[in-house]
Amino acid sequence: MAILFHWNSATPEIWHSAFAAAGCGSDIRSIADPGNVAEVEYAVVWAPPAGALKAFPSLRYIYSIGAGVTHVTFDPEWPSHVPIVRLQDRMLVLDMSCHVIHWVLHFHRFYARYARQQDQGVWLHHRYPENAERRVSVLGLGQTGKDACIRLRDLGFPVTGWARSPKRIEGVRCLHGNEAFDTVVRDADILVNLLPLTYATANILDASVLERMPKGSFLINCGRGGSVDDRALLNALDDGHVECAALDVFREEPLPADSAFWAHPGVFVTPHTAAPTNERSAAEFIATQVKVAMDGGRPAPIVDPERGY
Ligand code: NDP
Ligand code: OXD
Repeated sequence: MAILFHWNSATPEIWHSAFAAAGCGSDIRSIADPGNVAEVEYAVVWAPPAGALKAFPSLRYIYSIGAGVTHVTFDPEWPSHVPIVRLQDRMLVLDMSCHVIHWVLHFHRFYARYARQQDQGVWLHHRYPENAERRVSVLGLGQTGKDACIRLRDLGFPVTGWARSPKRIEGVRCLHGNEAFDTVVRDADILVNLLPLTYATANILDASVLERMPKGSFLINCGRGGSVDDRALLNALDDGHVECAALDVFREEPLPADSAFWAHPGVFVTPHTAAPTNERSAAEFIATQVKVAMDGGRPAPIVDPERGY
């Protein structure tokens, strides 16, 4: 019942003590030194090297050290018969909401304009609408999207959330399904993407969608870069239809040096840091879910292989 652990940025002591505290034992293996691979039943990983997981024939569960799972599922050689357990973590949710609120306020109050004005020594006020007049749409109403909606609602913004299935969040207009997408986009003075990257959400923010956003709107992408058509976004920024974009995730990471996003005056780049995994809380959650499996239970939440999240 060994555990394979792989995360380049980990503090191993935190994970080892979380596994011990949860009663998962101390047989923790690495990809570089896996020992008898047949003994490994649980893989706790972030971005394992391509093909690495298929070397473990007895794997029962793969635990993602992150909310997104494309770091496993986009590897063409991952053992797709093994269920993936996603990370659910209150710290990650809080961090994501802080990131979203930061950029919503930044754009709502036109601070991006003041940053440019400061470069030129310009003292000029920009009147901003009342919070109640700035409509925010949030794509994705999972653990991160729901919390962001609630906090934005509490700041007085009219919030629309969008998911695949129906939801109810007090004081938030919740829409779902493809038929409602057009409304969500047209009503987005600020659009926040918190969708997982799947076959259904790849390139979902393409030219036709960006065009339907109100003129002078803003985009905050902290889901995955593959959901945005980069060229279309650059065009929308160039012609001012989208005033600014705060991008935390990209098709290629690290963002290549020649990407037009780096130097674009309307773009704010952060290096995939909206909600970095908090080691202590994540280790506690994952170790608990490994123990559930060791005791013969079904860990949760499990990724639906059809939906891809
Ligand atoms: P969840 O799985 O909890 O929620 C996903 C939400 O997206 C659900 O509400 C789901 O709808 C909705 N959704 C999925 N597919 C569709 C679709 N085709 N149409 C409409 N709605 C859809 O995810 P999290 O909130 O935990 O995380 C979301 C994503 O954020 C992650 O997958 C990851 O890519 C990204 N992320 C980025 C981080 C960063 O630092 N930049 C950190 C953490 C996450 P339903 O509820 O109906 O199933
Ligand atoms: C995650 C991420 O998926 O950090 O948790 O992107």
